Amino acid sequence: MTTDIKAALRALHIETPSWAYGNSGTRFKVFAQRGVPRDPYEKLADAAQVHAHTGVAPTVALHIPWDKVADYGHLAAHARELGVGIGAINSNVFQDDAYMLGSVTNPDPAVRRKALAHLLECVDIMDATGSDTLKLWFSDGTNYPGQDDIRARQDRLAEALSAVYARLGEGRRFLLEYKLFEPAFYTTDVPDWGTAYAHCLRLGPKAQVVVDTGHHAPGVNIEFIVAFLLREGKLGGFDFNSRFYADDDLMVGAADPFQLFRIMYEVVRGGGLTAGVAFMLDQCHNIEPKIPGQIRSVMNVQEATAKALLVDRDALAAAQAGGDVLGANAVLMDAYNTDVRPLLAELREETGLAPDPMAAYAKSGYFEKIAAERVGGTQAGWGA
Ligand code: RM4
Ligand code: MN
Repeated sequence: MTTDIKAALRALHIETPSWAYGNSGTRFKVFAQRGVPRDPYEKLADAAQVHAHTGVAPTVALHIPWDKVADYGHLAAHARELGVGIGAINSNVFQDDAYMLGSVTNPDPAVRRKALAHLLECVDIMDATGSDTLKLWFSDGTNYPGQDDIRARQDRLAEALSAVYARLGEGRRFLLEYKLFEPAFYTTDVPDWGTAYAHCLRLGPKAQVVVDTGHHAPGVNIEFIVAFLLREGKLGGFDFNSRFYADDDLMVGAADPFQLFRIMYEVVRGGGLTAGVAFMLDQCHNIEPKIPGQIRSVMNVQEATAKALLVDRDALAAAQAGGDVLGANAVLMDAYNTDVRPLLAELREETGLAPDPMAAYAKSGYFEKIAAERVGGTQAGWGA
């Protein structure tokens, strides 16, 4: 029993985002922190620290053009030397002046062509880095009723998605990300999982949905979405983070660890730990130190997964079949209320890691080193 759980936890792979290592903030203020990377190479070095101390974060997502470099093959080789790999390539069609009225759904065909060219450039970057996943998030939408034709925008979206789909090589996929609102405040062109699912379904197996946990209306039952998409083979991955209000991008498991457990239970239940679902973090550490923020987040996902794996599935099935409402609920709660930290500490020690990654990182001297070395240059942040 514990052996199976440990094996599943060892196989868990959590991807950290390059942008979590740079400076971030809100639209009010971006706070600069000491030691923050000045380029994608330094971001990868920081991500390698997270992997070195947790053992379960072997890949790093890139965001283009924030992580634009002259030679992507060289960047990927650098990652390999550091003991990590390149994960999902995140496209960015939301920060150019041209996109004020949308990117791939813009009424102006010239803007649509520009946006599509960027998406195809991202496919080239996948090929150059060996990444198998492209993540598409569109800020496209409208602010005022009547501003544009809702249905025509869906047509334009479908056209762009099918052009990208056609360019995906063997073994590659794209993940379509939805978000309820922001920056568009009236309509959003991919506002929910149903819209993303419908577009992906039409395209085929290389198109899947990514669930960013911060992209729903308050109260939405995310684990239901997870269960449904997994059953349909359309759950491509997660952008994990947590929120109290809207898209807060706080550390996953910080706001609602019980929700994270419920999500991970549906993942376990649906075979999602072994189905090519990408477990990515999409967070910003505005006021907390970044590398420890990522380590804590990785540990939170590990803990929720361990608890989900502890659910006594036979007892649960028996209670469910017998209509034992309280008994079934108790099986789930027993697992949730188990302290899995000793199990995870043991697992780390078995694989030659320190039992407490937070303490090990603090003791390593890495922060003092980067704070002293990374002086001058421009720190990475929103837009770089
Ligand atoms: C978006 C979305 C994307 C991420 C950007 C930075 O809200 O979550 O996944 O790439 O933010
Ligand atoms: Mn996201």
